[in-house]
This record gives sequence, structure tokens and C-alpha cells, in this order.
Amino acid sequence: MVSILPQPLSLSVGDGVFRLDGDVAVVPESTSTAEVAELAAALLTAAAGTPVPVAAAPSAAASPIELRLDTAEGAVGSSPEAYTLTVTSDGVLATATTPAGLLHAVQTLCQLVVPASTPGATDVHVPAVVVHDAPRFAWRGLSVDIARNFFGVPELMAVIDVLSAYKLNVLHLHLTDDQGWRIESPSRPELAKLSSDSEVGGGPGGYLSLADFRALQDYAAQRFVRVVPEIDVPGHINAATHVYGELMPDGKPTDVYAGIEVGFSKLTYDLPATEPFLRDVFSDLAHATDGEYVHIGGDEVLTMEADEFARFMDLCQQIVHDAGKKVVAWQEIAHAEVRPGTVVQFWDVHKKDVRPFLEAAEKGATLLLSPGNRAYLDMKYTAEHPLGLEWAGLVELRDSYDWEPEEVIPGLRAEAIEGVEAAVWTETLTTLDDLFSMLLPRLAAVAEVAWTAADRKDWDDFRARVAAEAVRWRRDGVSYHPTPQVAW
Ligand code: TNX
Repeated sequence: MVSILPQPLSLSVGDGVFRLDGDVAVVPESTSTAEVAELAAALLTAAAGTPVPVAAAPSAAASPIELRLDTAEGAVGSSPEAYTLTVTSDGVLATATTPAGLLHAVQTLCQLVVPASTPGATDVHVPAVVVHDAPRFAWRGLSVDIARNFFGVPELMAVIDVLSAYKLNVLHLHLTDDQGWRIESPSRPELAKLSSDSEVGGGPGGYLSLADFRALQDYAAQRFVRVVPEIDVPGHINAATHVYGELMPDGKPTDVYAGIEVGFSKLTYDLPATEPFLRDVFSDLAHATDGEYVHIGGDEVLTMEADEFARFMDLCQQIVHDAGKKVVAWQEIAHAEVRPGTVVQFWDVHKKDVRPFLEAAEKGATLLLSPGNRAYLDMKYTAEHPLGLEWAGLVELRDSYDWEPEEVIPGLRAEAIEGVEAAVWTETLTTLDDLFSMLLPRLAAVAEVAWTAADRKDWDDFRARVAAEAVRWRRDGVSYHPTPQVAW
């Protein structure tokens, strides 16, 4: 079976196979593809279990895997991430208008590798195929909460590997919450110093230094994954009020918080310390990020008047714009003044009144869809599942697969949909195995919702492809949940 996940736009299987045991090498067409060629060689070597080097010279390999940038507009589709992959018995040709498209072609190729039939056998190969492919949505993300429980650079790199494998291209990092402050802010060094050594249940915590954040962004950039960092205000802010008593009306720092309640902490707009705090932390974050977006949070401030909340959202949008970045905010911002270009992240499917979202879209905002009952991968699979929460519902694999983005917010124009983002909150997740067992296989389902044209999706076919993927998860020692919905 030829299995690609997410399902491509078109796939035709030809005759013969491309053997990977011979004189195979990745051939970068030019210096502009040299970096992606190095990564391709590493990924293919891992997939094939046999060395696939980068060719020393273009003509050096008898069996070339050629990566070619074809900048002719529309050559392989209108998306900058589109690609064509052609495999014959003589060689492999990947074409795309960008290196990002070429890496997608390489990830597809890796999935097509049929490993050696027995250890040491030389029959590792790829079936002859032609794949034309392009994404449905430009923003295909995963939000990871590293505040409730801290996950550092190695863990996040492992997450980025999985994002890249399934052609996801945004890693949103929820960097601050009541339980800890996880990013170095140079103008406020006390935050990471005094408020990072805590997490849910009393664990040791941790934070990303700017050097860590740099390394992470570089690793992501090599895989064409954009990082969207979030500092959550004006609620979810106990990690900051624990450091600065001046952010509290009574002037007293709050206690460390290691529980999992939400909605109790908040900033106060009219305190003199508040605006300087916001300017400092958001300017620092805007400075640290390579990306064009800064996420300002805005969720679940359960005890604040609408007017004060609106002033916060106004000020934060202004600060981020002043720093030259665009804003993402949780859906609650729709109840304030949303500026054009702001991305509103929808999450709460219990909200029956969708008018604020339609109005935000009319004003030039776009909607990023993270419906809790589909895309919240910290929800339990079943009531008995040992990890996770269930306030948004139980989310089995099929729930995260069988949904249509255009139906999430009735009445929303399709052009106003920025994309699709899964989220994993970590109140109950402490290890990388915990995290991955919640992500997989459901992240693959959300990836297919985000990438694949609606008429190319098929649940039974998807289940079969997930089972094929699991062979690689077992090979790589990646944890996943063996849901009974798949014939593993
Ligand atoms: C809601 S949805 C939250 C988080 C929690 C999560 C748990 C949203 C923007 N906020 O603070 O961690 O539920 O599922």
C-alpha cells in the first residue's frame, strides 16, 4: 500500500521501484537548495536505514534524488508550499517554487520508503509514483503549553520533527501562565529568575533562555516551521504577579501557584506599573522572535469588566504593532476592538453567539480554528483515559479527523479562515511520552484537516494510513495512543 499522510492532492502509482541500496545521493540543484539537501539526506538516511549522502557533484550519483527549485510561477501550483514528486526506477525529482515545498516533497518521499524486508537485506526501495500536492490552509499549527509543565529545547525539537513530518508549519508556544514564566525577558530578568522554578504539582519547572529560544527558532526555520510565541495577558498572569507586587492593587506579590484552576489571576489596567510591564515584556518578545506574529493571550479572564478587558486588548495590540509585529489573540478579543490583520484564535465550541467573530472578520481580522472538541489534544480520548482533561468533550481520533473548518463558525466567509491549529495544554502531562501519547495519532488527523482538500479526505483510508505510520513511530520509539479506532 502506498500511504502518504496527510493525503496529497493527487497520487498516481507507476511501474517499478527506485532502489535505495545502490549509488544513491541527494543532488541539490544550486546553493539555494544546499541546506534543504543536507536535511533531506539525514531524513532519508533515517527512513531507509542505509546511508543516503548529499552528492559531491551534480553528476556524481548513478541514482539521483534531485531537488529542483522551479520558480516559474504556477509551475507546480499556486501555493508557495506546493510540490511535485516524481519517482521512477532511474531517479527521484522533487520540484517546488520554494525550499519549503522541497522539504514537503522529501517528507512525502520518506513516507514512501519500503524498508528492508529483513535486517541487512538490500531491498529497501520506493515505489514509482507521481505526486502533485499543495496545502489547503497556509497556517497549520500546534500550540504547546510549556507553562503548566515545562518542556525544553530537546523536547520541543522532537515536536518540531513531528510537525515537519506531517507538513505542519506553525509552532505556537504558550510561554507564560499562572504556574510559571518560561521565557527570558531581558528588560525584566526577575520573571524567569523568580517565577520559572514552579509547575503543576510542584515540579522543578524551567525556562527558555534567549539562547535556547534562538536555537529553537533556527531548528524550526530549517524545517520551515514558524514559531509564534505567546505571553498570556491580562489573565493567566500569576507568574508575573508573584514577582511584582506592584502589579497587584494591594501591592503584595501573590503566592506561587501549582494547581490547575483557570481564570483567577489578572492584571489591573489602572495601576502605574501595568503599562510599563506590558511594554517591556511584549517588546522583548517581539524582539526575540523571527516571526511576524506575537500572541497576546486574552483568554478566560473571568473576573474583569468588559471595558477594562477591551482597554488591555487595545494597548497590547498597539504595543505589538509598535514593535513591528502582527497580533494573534484568543477568541475573547472578539469582544473588544479587533484591529485589521489580527488573528483571532477560536477555541470554545460552547459559545453559541458567533456574531463577534463575524464582526471581527468584517473588520479585517482572520480566524484561526482550534475548536476544543476537535483540536484540543489534551482532551481525553475516552472517559477512562489516564491523561488529559474533558471540559471540551472526549476527543477520539475520529473526532479530530471528521470535521470541516468551514462549518466551525456558521456564516464565516472561507477567505476569513487563516488556518487550523491543534493545541495541547499540559496540566496533566509531565513527560515527553505523555505529550506524544496525546499528540499521536490525533495530530496527524488535524494535519490532514489542515492540509488536505476536503474531497480527498476519507476516514477508512486515513485509519489505514495511520497504521502504516505507526510502523515508523515504533521504529523511532515515539509514544502514541493505540486507539481501538485503528487496526494497528
Ligand atoms: C482552556 S482555551 C485554556 C487553558 C487550559 C485549557 C485546558 C484557552 C485559551 N485556555 O488555559 O489549559 O483550557 O484544556
